[in-house]
Formats: sequence, C-alpha cells, structure tokens
Amino acid sequence: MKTRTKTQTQKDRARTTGEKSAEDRPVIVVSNRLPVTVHRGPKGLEARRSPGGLVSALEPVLKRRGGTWIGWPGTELRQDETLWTDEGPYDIRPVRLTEKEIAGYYHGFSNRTLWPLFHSLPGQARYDRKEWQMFQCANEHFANATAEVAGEADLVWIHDYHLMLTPQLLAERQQETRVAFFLHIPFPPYDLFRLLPWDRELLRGVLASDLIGFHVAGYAKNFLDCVERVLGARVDHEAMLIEHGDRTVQVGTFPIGIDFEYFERAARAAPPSADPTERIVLGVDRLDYTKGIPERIYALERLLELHPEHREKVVFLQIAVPSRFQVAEYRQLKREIDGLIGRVNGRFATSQWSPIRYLYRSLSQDRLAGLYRDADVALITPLRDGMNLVAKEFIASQVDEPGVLVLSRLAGVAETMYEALQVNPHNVDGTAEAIHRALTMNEAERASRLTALRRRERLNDLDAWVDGFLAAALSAHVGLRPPTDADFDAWLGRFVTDHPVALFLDYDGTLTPLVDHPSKATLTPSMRNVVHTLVGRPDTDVAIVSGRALDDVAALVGDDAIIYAGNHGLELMGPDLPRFRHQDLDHYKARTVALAEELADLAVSGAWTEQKGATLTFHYRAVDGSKQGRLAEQAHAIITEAGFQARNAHKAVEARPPIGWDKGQAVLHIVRALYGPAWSESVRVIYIGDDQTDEDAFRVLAGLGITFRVGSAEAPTHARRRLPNVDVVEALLAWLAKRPAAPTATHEP
Ligand code: ADQ
Repeated sequence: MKTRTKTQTQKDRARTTGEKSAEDRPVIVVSNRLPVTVHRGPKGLEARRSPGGLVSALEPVLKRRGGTWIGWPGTELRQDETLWTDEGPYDIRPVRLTEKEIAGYYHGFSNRTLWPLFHSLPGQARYDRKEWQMFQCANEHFANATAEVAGEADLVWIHDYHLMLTPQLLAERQQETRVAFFLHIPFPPYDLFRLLPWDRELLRGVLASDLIGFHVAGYAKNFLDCVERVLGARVDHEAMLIEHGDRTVQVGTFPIGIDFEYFERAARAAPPSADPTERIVLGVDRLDYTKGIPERIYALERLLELHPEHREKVVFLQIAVPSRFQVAEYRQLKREIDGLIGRVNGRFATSQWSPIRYLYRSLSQDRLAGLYRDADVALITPLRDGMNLVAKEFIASQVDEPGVLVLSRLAGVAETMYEALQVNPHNVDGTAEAIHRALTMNEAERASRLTALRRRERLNDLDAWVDGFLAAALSAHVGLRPPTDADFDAWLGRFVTDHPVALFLDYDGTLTPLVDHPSKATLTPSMRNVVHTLVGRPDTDVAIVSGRALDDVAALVGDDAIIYAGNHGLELMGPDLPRFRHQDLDHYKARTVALAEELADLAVSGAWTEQKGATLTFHYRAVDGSKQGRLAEQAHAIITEAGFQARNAHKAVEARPPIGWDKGQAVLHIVRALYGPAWSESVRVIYIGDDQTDEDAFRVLAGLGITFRVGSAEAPTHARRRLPNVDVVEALLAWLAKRPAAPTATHEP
C-alpha cells in the first residue's frame, strides 16, 4: 500500500487547485465510519462504500473542499497495515480500534444504548458500565487521531452520537481549533434522556464544541432543555446559546439536504426499472427497527383487506440494505420481516402476482434513482428518524409521471415536507388509507404536491446544508448576555423567600480572581462592599471557607461579623460559633514541617510551598508550562508518601491530613452548631466555590442547599449550577444583598 504524508498531499493539492477561499478551505471530518468499509477477504483488505445517510451526505463535501476524514475503517487493522492515503481529493486517517473496543463502543454503547434511547425506544436500550467504558476509550482514540492533524484546518467537524465525548477529549489535547458537532439522529426529550446513567458526562462531552447542530428545532429544543435541567447550565432558548462554565456554546438547526441534481440526473439517465403495467409502492431503508418496516407490511396487508381492488395490480417493493448484523436485535428483526413477508405473500399471492417483493441488499445510487423514478408511491414510515434522506432522494428522482410520498410524521424530514401525505406509522389503518389515497390521487394534486416538494429540496440541497453549517461554525462567536436579576430570581427566588440565609463563600477564585501569588489576591472595593452589606443583614450569616490558614483569610477579609473556616475547615471561628480546632491539628502541624522540607527539593523555577499549619499547598502556577505536569506528579508522590492526602487545586497540589475532615464537614459543623440539628428547616444554605476542594461541600449539600461552581467547565462538578466568573459571583451577591427582608436567623443558645 502506498503512503504519503498529509503535508505532501496538501501541498500537491494546493499547487494544482490554487488557493481556496474561506468557504472552500479544507475541513477535518471525524465520524465513526470512513466513507469506505474495509473487509478482510481472501486477497487481503478490500474496501467497499459504507452504507447509510451520513456517508451519502459528507463524501461530496470532502470531495469538493479537500481535507481529512478520520474514522474507523470497519475492521481491526494490524499494526503493519495502513490505508491508502494519496488517492482521491482528500486524506483518510483510520482510527485503529480492537475487536473488543468495537464490541463495547460500537455494537454495544452506540447501537444498543444511545441509538434506541435517542430514537425514543427506551425499551430496547440497555445500560452496561463496561460498554460505557469502551465508549470512553474509543472516543479517546478518535480524539488522539484528530489532535494529530487538528492544527492543519480551521475547523474540526465531528459527527454523530458515537462521538459525543470526542469534543471534550479533543479540547483536553488541543484547544486552538474550532470544533463543531452535528447530530444526525434525534435528540430525545428530557424525560427519556435522563434514563441514561451517564447523562451528565455525555452532555459535558459534546458541550466542548463551539457549535452543536441538529436537523430540526424539536431536537435542539430537547437538547437545550436537557442541558438546562441536567447540568443546571444557563440557557438562552431564543438565541440557542448555552453558558458552559466560562464559555458560550451555540446551538443551531441545520436540516440536511441531498445532492438534488445528482439524483435528478441519475433518474433521467436510468433505464426502466419495472414493468410499466405494475403499480409500485416503494420502501428503501437500512434494515433497522427504527425504520418501521414490519409496521409498513401490516399497513400493506390492511390495504389489501380494505381495498381489494389493488390486488394483482400493486406491488410493494421493499429494498433493505443489511446493517449492524452483529447486534442481536437486528438479526431478530431480519427474521421477523422475512416471516411477515412470507405470511402476507402466502395469504394474497396468485399464480401471476405476489404483493411484496423484497431485496435484501445494497444498490448503487444510480439504480436507486431509477427505482425512485418509477415508483408510484414511496412509503417512508420510520417510527423515528433524525431526518431520512430516502424521502428526499425519492423527490429529487421524480422526473417522470408524478408519484406520491407517504411519510411518517415521526421522521425529522416531516417537519419541512408539508405536502407529503403524513401518517402515524403506528396507526395501521391510517397508513393503509394513506397508501390508498396516494394510489388513487389525481394527476393535478400529485403534480401540485410534488412541484412544491421539489422546489424546496432543490433549494435546500446538500451544498446549502454544508455552507450554512460551516458558515455558522466559522463565524464570530456571540456570548450569552450576562445573567440578570431575573436569572437569580429563577434559581434562588423561591428558595430564599421568607427564610434566613447561610451563605458560604470560598475566597480565592470565588471572591477574587486567581492571581500568580496568594498574597496578591485582595477583594475589590465593590466586592468588599457587597459582602459587607450581606453581613449587615440580620437575616443573613456569611461564612468564608478557605484552604488558607485561618488568620490569613480572616485578615484578608477583615470583618469580625463573619464566620471563618481556615485550612479547609480544620479551624473555625466566628460570632456565636465556639472556636473549633480539629483535634489532630497539632499532630499534623508538626508533620507538615517535615513534608515542606521534602517538597523544597521541587521548589525550583517558580514553584513554592505554602505552609498553613496542618495543611500545605505546593504552588506551581509560575513554572514553565511544559514542566508543570511532571512537577505536579512528583509533588503528588511526595505528599502521598508522607501520609497526607494529595488533592489537585488550581495550578497547585494541596496536602491535607488524612482525617476525614473537609469543607463539607466544616459546613455541616457550622450549620448544626448555629441552627441546631433541624437546620435545613430554619435556614437556606447557599455555597459558592471554584475549587476542587469545594466539591466536598457541594456533595454534602446536594439536596440540602443550592451550590455554585465558578469558572471553566473542564472539571465535572457536584454543584447544582456553574457561574462563569467572579463578576457574576458579585452580581449574585448583590442580588442577595437587596432581596426582601426575611426573618432573622436565630442561633442556638
Ligand atoms: P440513516 O439511518 O442511514 O442515516 P437515511 O437518512 O434514510 O437513514 O439514509 C439512508 C441512506 O442509505 C440513503 O442515502 C439511501 O439512499 C441509502 N440506502 C438505503 N437503502 C439502500 C440500499 N438498499 N442500497 C444502497 N443504499 C441504500 C442517519 C440518520 C438519518 C439522517 C441521516 C443523515 O438516521 O435520520 O437522515 O443519517 O443525517
């Protein structure tokens, strides 16, 4: 096999094609499948065109623009095997996956969990932890392969449900390139999506994209709804924007089109496909349980019962391309369809005629175009479908006598094909009547409907889809407007009304931006003011919970009416709060001195150790970026070796004594001490923090209070919501400071 490097091929291409305009710049397409599927035959590797709508849609894009297509080649390649890369107008980069990974990631999690769930068929979905792990692992392989070439294009365009974690995994490896994601299948409503045990992870995975596209508005709406409800993210439903930590993600609808002219041309050129005396009702699908093939056969059977005049005149031609045969449900479906066809044919066939003709194979697009042209009726009745390209291909190929499209209202394509006869595929009688109506419709109505459908599909063809999507993906980013009092009202209004509030605030990164040295982190006058106003309210108690030493944080804030928790809560003090020092504090204080000495060896080129009594922080923010990872690892090892718990913080590693005490325990200690054991009935707890160490408090307060994590959305969080930055924290505090007065917080005697 021939190999050339990517750079060479691109240079060659640039020489022959000249410079490309921005709209025609190469793209990197990442999808589960490559346009060709490789089989291991007797003569070695053989490539065949991959089946399905995604390849039909994307291949023309790369042929026109050039670039790279990254995907799984359909079989496990040996280490010494490569795919040809210098044929054709774009490069192909195979992602190597083992048989085990394919079983878990593709046949398993993608096709037995996400596919049925996203098609609103939860009864078919299964939830298997090992398959989920394989899904994560395979997505990492895709991200690695993409990271290698991502810098060579303006945009990485990731496709479909198989790769919903790839945007995030890619961002962890390569942050510079823009990433757009398109989902080709439906996105389910919240009530179904939340069945998924890994709902948060999947959303976070895809939200690392700059643009997320769906076929139709309903799916985009479901997605926004899930992001808002599952992640607690702020969503502008009208502008379709999501605030994901400190980033804004654009969502959009881009109904896919087909290469209309190609099908029209192919239909004109195709030889006759059928006996002109037969009336053909045509079905064309991948053999998939979402496509409603059995339901369609029942409808045909009903048609022949209700309208016997069609017997011996009408033939139903079903063409099914084999698909996912490794999945048991698909083999079962094949058996079911075979049995049904046999039964209906047995029931109605005469010596001259059988009602159903069935081809279980792939056909070329040119052949399909001839069949579409010669069909009197296309029967496209999926139980659910992202879009459905077959409906569009049929319309484009209708260049002769006008035919009629009978279309499931549950396909995405139904949202724009108003002129089709729309049916509910679960309604067998209704579908049978629609077929009858299609077969008996007069020419004027058929032509009117078809003309309107053709005009729309010609206009909104594949090029229009690609151009629209890429323009949106490459256009300047619009930020979400900052949160307003209306947002704070919605999040906290009912929660705090008529109740005193206990407000817990982390210090660094929450009340002050992160700075290169802790000594520079001081409160701005306006932040100091708003905290001061809150402290002055009789219905509000304020506590600062910090990893800093108690005296240090108390001095920085400088207000006696505040409760302070230093050393991640190992030391507490405040009005009405008996001073608390964890019993092991002195013991560990001595041991941190020894630990600090050990860490001193690492404290080179900007790294330094902050001793805070029983805890200690090793800071490496000022160290050269390339050395940070190694340094953090070494610090981790030394801290763990010394018998402390090592925890990652912002460009720092915290060493904490292994005494089961953290910010979460400290918060509980404070509220119980101040308000008694039934505290959650008398006071509303709000906690805002930005650090990994605040996660302990978020976990403890889940369901008991409302929690916010500040900053980037890179790390997962147990907080109910995220706030993008310190400015928004201040705005939220200002809202709390001016809220209507509530009863005074009564403290335990
Ligand atoms: P699919 O589920 O594969 O695509 P669909 O949109 O109908 O569904 O595309 C099927 C493609 O396969 C068509 O291009 C069709 O011509 C081709 N095909 C079908 N039967 C064939 C046969 N026997 N021989 C050869 N080719 C055949 C997914 C989503 C859809 C979405 C597309 C595109 O499930 O909802 O429309 O992606 O986004």
